[in-house]
Amino acid sequence: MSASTVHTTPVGTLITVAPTGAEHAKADVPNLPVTLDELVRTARDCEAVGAGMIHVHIRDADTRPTLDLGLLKETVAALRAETGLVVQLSTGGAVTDHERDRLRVLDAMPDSASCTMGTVNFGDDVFMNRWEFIVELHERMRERGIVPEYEIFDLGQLASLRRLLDRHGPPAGGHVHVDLVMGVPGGMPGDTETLVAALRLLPEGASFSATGVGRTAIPVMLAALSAGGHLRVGMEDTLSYARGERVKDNAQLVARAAGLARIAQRPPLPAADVRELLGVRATG
Ligand code: KMH
Ligand code: ZN
Repeated sequence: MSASTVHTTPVGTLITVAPTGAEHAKADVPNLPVTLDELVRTARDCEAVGAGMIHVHIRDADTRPTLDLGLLKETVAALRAETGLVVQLSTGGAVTDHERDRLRVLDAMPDSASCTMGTVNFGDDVFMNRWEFIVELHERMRERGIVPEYEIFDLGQLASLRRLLDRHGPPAGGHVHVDLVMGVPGGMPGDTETLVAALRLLPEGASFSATGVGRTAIPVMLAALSAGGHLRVGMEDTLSYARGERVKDNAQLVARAAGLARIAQRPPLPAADVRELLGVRATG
């Protein structure tokens, strides 16, 4: 391991909940939170059992994914009013969303926003993230004081992140936080070997969380904890709790992650500590 990859194990675990996503249909997943009321209730429940940050995709009145700016602003305000969670909006949206709409998400002024570090096959679709678009997201977030979470779907995207930071400087808040999204069909596999390979490519001083899509959820969670990483869980990524058992709700997934984090002697970080970890400015 080179000096640049040595990282100290944090004392606690950031647990991010990704409750909704853009891919599942409410008709197929009736317990998916899609209205603002459902989202706020979910956020409160998840905070109570250990979540420190929420990764948000919203839906319209027909339960379809939307990047409507008014609704996004309303969502940020409601989550801030009802919870202490760090509010992270997705700029990834759905694979069909246009760049201009994805950039406009930042005008809702969340605490944090996702920034995917490259184009990746995404099941039968393509999740497009051109280099110029990534740079634009990075710069606009810095102008607005929004802390990015760099989403990594494949190992080469970590090399792109280093290139971004080398050429365009550190993000808002100064700290680099990465989320490894593993097990997407078309992206990197969700297993321990790949997670370890990713660690070697992390920028110096960066923190990381990891999430495993579908059945990779548990192996990725255990690997991330053992490697000093943070966790992302939620129905965006996983609808199955165990073999043959559907997820009851997002809080069930957060509670399991929190339990494992405690067993690992790195209990869930409360939102105030998450703000400090990520360099998120105070709101209000
Ligand atoms: N829905 C995916 C196409 C993100 O939120 O930034 C992209 C995604 C990543 O979920
Ligand atoms: Zn997302």
